[in-house]
Amino acid sequence: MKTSIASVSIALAAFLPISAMSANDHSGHGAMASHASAPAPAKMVDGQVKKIDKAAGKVTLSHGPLANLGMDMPMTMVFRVKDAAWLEQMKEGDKIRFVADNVNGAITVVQFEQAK
Ligand SMILES: [Cu+2]
Repeated sequence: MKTSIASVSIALAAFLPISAMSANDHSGHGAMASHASAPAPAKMVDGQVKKIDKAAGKVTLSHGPLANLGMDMPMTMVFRVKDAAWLEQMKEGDKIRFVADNVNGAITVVQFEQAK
């Protein structure tokens, strides 16, 4: 009796983390936003600066997948930046780490740091 209860607990303990992970994978950004007032912190992703347009306040980055924006594939695209001063800190060819989000319909770099 004791043995069988213990083995059931172990089986549950092994199963639960997997089920929690797959639930996260399948929940969309919109569903999350309806639950929480503050968005979950996004993960920094790697990018490389391709082109800087200070006049327009935009930067072209090649980047890895951005799960929070539904981009599963690496690509090169233009981003707005939350703080125009960041464009002064970037150079073409720089490797950076950043977080992008959709701000009023514009894909915007909302966090940025130089990659080490
Ligand atoms: Cu993209």
